[in-house]
Amino acid sequence: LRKVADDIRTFPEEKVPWFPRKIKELDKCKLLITKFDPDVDKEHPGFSDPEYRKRRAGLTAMILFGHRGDPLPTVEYTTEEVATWREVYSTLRSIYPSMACRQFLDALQQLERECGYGDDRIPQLREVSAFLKEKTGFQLRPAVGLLAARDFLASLAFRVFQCTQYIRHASTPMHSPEPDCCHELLGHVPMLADKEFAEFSQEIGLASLGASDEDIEKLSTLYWFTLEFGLCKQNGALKAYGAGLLSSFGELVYALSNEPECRPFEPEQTSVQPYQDQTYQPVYFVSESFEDATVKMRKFSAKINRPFSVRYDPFTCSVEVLDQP
Ligand code: NLE
Ligand code: FE2
Repeated sequence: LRKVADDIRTFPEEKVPWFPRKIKELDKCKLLITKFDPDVDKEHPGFSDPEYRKRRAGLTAMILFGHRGDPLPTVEYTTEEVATWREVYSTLRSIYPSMACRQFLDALQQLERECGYGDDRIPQLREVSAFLKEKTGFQLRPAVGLLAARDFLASLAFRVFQCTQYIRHASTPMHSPEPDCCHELLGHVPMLADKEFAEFSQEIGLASLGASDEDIEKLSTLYWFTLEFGLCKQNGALKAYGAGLLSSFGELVYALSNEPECRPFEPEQTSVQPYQDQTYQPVYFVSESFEDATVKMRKFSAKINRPFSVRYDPFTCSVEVLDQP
């Protein structure tokens, strides 16, 4: 293998899309998708609530401009916001033992013991990020909303997870089409504390670097049906591991009822399954285990057509770009 020069123009005829090589370059990976934003989406429960919109704008400004280089700003949540969190936390907490996968339950218990998880306060990204760093090397970064797939997936390659900090509208605690802190902290964080799952997540991220738009679409569909809405089998029973399920009481109960269709996770098929992001999924995919899903993912990504391969160097937190052997 020959290490190629850092410049992307080493692949002139292929027109490889730019991608970050160093963790610092993730600063450029923050393209927002505003379709679910309360200022844009007329269906958003906050659309007609000026107070909510003002709060969201304030948090956005703080994250973008106000934190003076502090990578993980602390948010002072209001009493109303904490009440929304409490409702989300306590309703979900009561059904997790029967519906969430073992890895999730283990990590949640640790977060409750060591990281201040509970129904009385919203954990801060800073403390949660430090917790994850020790468990799997994952770290959190603040995001101001839903990100474009290419940028979001790129961060996973570096074991960085981009998290929103605002909370859903008080009127819709059981489901939100856009990510919020309940979704990040309850859905994603416990899973990212699991070693096998962290590896699976990074695998999707690495596969996305420099991929064509078409392959990004496939990888974000795979991401959607695994990290967001994945189910797995444990001791013969279906359990949830996807964050979009674990942060939505409504969809978690629905996904594990007999109503929706469940199919085995097979990247070739799963990656082309159309999905919708407004409400519950009509179909879910079931993995045997994260190890199995990672092996399948790796086989799938080996077939992605890139004129190079990538290798993550954990010592420098950078991606080495290698010529195909
Ligand atoms: N539907 C999820 C929830 O209510 O927490 C959020 C999904 C974000 C992709
Ligand atoms: Fe998510």
